[in-house]
Amino acid sequence: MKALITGISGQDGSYLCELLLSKGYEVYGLDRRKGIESFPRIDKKVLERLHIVEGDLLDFERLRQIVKEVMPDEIYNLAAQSHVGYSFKAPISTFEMSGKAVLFFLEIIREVNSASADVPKIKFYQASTSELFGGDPGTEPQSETTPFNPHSPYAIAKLSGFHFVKLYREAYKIFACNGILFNHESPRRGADFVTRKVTLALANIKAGRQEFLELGNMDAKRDWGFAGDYVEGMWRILQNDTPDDFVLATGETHTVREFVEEAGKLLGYDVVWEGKAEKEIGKDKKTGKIIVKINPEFYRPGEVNLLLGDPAKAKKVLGWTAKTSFKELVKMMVEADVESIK
Ligand code: NAP
Ligand code: F7E
Repeated sequence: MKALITGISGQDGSYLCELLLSKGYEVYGLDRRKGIESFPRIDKKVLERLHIVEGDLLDFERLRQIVKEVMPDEIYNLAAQSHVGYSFKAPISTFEMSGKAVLFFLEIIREVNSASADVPKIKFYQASTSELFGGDPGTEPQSETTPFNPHSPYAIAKLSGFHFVKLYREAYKIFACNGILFNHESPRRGADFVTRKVTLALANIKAGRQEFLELGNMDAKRDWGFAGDYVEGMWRILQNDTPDDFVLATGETHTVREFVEEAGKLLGYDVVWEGKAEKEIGKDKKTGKIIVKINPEFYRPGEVNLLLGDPAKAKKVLGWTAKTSFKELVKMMVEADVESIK
């Protein structure tokens, strides 16, 4: 089996390529040219087994050429501008990457699939997201049947990708699927996503290298799982008999504040909170040291307040469940960051 992964240098790309290699796949990874080949998330030995192909998600002709040359059995489209906060600053490029690029791949697959009856059909996985739901009160837990109400340029872009996948599946019988994945984290998570920002900062504060941590909305609730578990779900989605859309989630939700408390505990801090809104601070109960301050710069023009997924369909149809608990995830990330700053 041959797989093409876009976003190979990202968090999920790194776990997915390891999984597919362990299953005997020949793995091709799309990487945009940076002038220097650098894959900090991928182990050197794993990298040696990958085929890196250079190309940009927004270059239709190059993507077409790559797909025709590689002729993968499966395409996992993970590449995106994936930061929700940044999507408010760069809505147009975000929209192109998560909307237009999905259409590029579907058009290429339509062309390749229809070339001849003997050509093997390419399956397509689209990295869709719980951000589609918008987290409005009363809609939780969110499942495949929950109405979408996107609250950011990122989510609107991903919603267009979602619908293109559904349309091409229904209109052209393409084996195309959306994985509606709730937040998944790991020690390889980008440092500007809240979980990694917290674990890295707390490790630095503990080591005396940072004064305090600045955060935005502490009340936001997320259903946080481990990325290593979720890539297994992506693979299972494409192994199902019929193409379909699936929610992958843990079924548990926590506030940003709870994430800080849990990570703090592992480093010997008993974080207690004082004040409200922008005046809120998080202190270590024992020493009185201020660990967290609020910086409104990290508030978003549109926020998703509560995400809580219902993964029942994935469990029933795919036999998939999130194996790693919230506490295990936080511990894994804190321990990795304590090591990473040494
Ligand atoms: P990530 O770490 O931000 O990785 C994004 C990847 O996309 C990087 O490899 C990046 O390459 C690549 N990329 C961005 N623009 C590109 C372009 N123009 N051409 C080629 N490659 C480009 O994201 P992730 O956390 O692994 O998430 C993977 C996918 O799942 C994303 O589509 C994300 O939106 C979606 N998703 C993530 C979560 C989550 O909680 N992690 C949940 C739901 C959905 P560079 O290294 O060159 O920047
Ligand atoms: O924010 C709040 C922030 O940036 C989580 C992406 O992978 O998951 C991710 O999107 C929450 C938000 O992830 C800070 O306002 C507070 O409510 O870690 P995040 P996200 O926006 O949930 C979804 C499913 C995706 O699809 C995306 O690709 O935390 N928050 N203070 C903060 N967030 C950040 N980044 N930084 C802060 O200082």
